[in-house]
Amino acid sequence: MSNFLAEVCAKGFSARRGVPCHRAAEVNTTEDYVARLKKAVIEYDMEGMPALAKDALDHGLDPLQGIEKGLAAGIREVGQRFGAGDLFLPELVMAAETMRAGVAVLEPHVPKGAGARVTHKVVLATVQDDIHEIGKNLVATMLTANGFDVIDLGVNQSSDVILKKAADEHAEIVGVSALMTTSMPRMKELINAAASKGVRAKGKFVIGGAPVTEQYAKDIGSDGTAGDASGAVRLAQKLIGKGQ
Ligand code: B12
Repeated sequence: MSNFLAEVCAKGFSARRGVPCHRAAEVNTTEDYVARLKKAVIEYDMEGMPALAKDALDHGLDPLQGIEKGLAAGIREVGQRFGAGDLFLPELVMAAETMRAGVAVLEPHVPKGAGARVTHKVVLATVQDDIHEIGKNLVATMLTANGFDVIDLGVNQSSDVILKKAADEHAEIVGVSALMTTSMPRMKELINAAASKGVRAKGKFVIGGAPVTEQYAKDIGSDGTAGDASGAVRLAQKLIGKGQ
């Protein structure tokens, strides 16, 4: 900031009409907003998040990029620090709440898919013993935005409940999310339960969540995995024969 601007700002005036001083000096590029969204999650800036996310949208930030490259990158970094013992649970909770505050502003602006509605049903849930839902919710949003009919069962759902809903709704795809190595085996349990009930071949089973790998998806006999919400859409489209 120039000396003149700094002086004006110090006196409490806005450098540009309607623009707070601290922002007037910043370069509002997409990269800048992505970095600021990530930083806000890492610093648990829950109060500042809604205004920052709105500001980013006003400056043309792609909301999906803001969520995936900004907010999600921030929460993953917080997760790493938590895993390393540098942060504690209250900080993890605050970061998650900050991320949710950002998603609440950005998500309604995620463009709807250009294609015609496909209305293929997807039953989605987080597995039993696992309450992580941010990633699953993003997958639900993106699938819905791309024309899928998503029935989201929420978190901590048993294989029985998931399979019953899938049968009742004649779902073509069942998608489950697990974020912990301790809850991942529930995915295998689900696929085994589907096989023993004789319904494995009635639908496609896809899995996801940070600890899930392609190899794990193959090993447990699922129909695939994806590392982010856009990948989940491509996978679902491929499985219903509408993608590549
Ligand atoms: C946020 C968070 C929380 C929040 C969750 C808030 C919420 N409402 O969801 C809170 C604070 C509540 C929480 C609680 C706990 N957490 Co936690 N948490 C995280 C954190 C930091 C980020 C998860 C997240 O939201 N990521 C952002 C989203 C966008 O990414 P994502 O979930 O991976 O989803 C994307 C993809 O994976 C994919 N995807 C996801 N689902 C699906 C499904 C399908 C079908 C497909 C195709 C794709 C797909 O698309 C998504 C969108 O891009 C992770 C760290 C990490 N690296 O994951 C730890 C982490 C998962 N938590 C951890 C732990 C230990 C816990 C607790 C047990 C802590 C405690 N002592 O109480 C509890 C869990 C209690 C329980 N029974 O579940 C550990 C798990 C360790 C392990 N055993 O593997 C992690 C890895 C942190 C760490 N490094 O130690 N947590």
